[in-house]
Order: sequence, then structure tokens, then C-alpha cells
Amino acid sequence: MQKLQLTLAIVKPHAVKNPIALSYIRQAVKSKFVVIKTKRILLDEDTAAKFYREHVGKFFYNRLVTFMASGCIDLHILGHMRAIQMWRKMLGPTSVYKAQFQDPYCLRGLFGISDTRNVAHGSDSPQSAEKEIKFFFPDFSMYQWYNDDEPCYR
Ligand code: RTP
Ligand code: MG
Repeated sequence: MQKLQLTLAIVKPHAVKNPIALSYIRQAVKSKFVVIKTKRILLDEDTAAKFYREHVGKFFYNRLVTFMASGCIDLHILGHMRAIQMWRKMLGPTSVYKAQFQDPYCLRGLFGISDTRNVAHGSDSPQSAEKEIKFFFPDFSMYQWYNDDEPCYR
């Protein structure tokens, strides 16, 4: 029985505020993934700091935390056989300059404004996906998602 891989996508505040970006991202997500859970939240800075704690000490950490707490974000748990790789491919490179240069039709190439305001986050490994999903959806069970049955939504 093969598991449906899950990832956490976070649409960043500037993209949530931009109706064209938001509608494009929602369509892109719906066309490629099983959208298992979605919620919109406003992070406080302490929670944002905790979520990004692996980046403590990096030059962009403070501005990233401040930005992520500056407006609502959309959280999506996405399912696909290769959800992690697929979502990160759709996002494109972290750097918006690189994204626009290498793949102008990736989400960061299309709607990114800076390396901080680069549209969305995507988990980078199955371990991070599990940790990040639990961080925002503590009651969510990761282990009910298989591809030989209809996924059971709850
Ligand atoms: P993400 O975690 O958001 O999916 O992005 P990523 O894996 O491509 O990049 P990561 O290194 O994990 O960085 C997390 C977020 O920090 C901001 N960042 N800014 N040079 C910079 O100014 C810089 N480098 C990283 C980005 O907003 C990135 O999404
Ligand atoms: Mg990352």
C-alpha cells in the first residue's frame, strides 16, 4: 500500500492580499494536488519565530519573521504521490531573481517581490512536512492517507 505523500504549503501575506496571485495559486494547487486541509491564520511574531527557528541567526531571519506576522497566511496540506518535490518545483527557486531568470512561469517567478516576499513556503523533506503539519494542525493524523482507497476527509 503506497502512501499519499503530504506537504505543507504556506501562502505568504503579500500573496494572500493579491487577488490575482491568490486565485492563480488556488487554481494551480487544485489542479495538481488533493487539497486535504486549508486554513487562514494570522501569525503572531512569537509563533512565526518558532516556525522558522532553524534559520535563527541568518541575516534574513528577523525580516522573515516580521513579514510572516504582517498579514494573514493560507495554510494548505497538499497530497500527491510526490507532493514535496511537486510543490517546490511549482514554487521555483527561493530567490525571486533566480526564479524570474530560470523559470518565469513558476509561482515565485510570477508573483515574487523579493527573497522574503517570495509567494509561498513548501516543506523540504518528509520529516519537515510532518513536523510543519503538526505545528499548524496538531490534531491532524498523518497516517490515514493511502492511494488505493479514496482518501477519507474529516
Ligand atoms: P521555504 O522554506 O519558504 O519553502 O523556502 P526555501 O526552502 O526555498 O528557502 P529556505 O532557505 O528554507 O528559506 C526560508 C525562507 O527564508 C527567506 N530567505 N530569504 N537571501 C535571502 O534574503 C533569503 N534566503 C531565504 C525566504 O523567504 C525563504 O522562503
Ligand atoms: Mg525551506
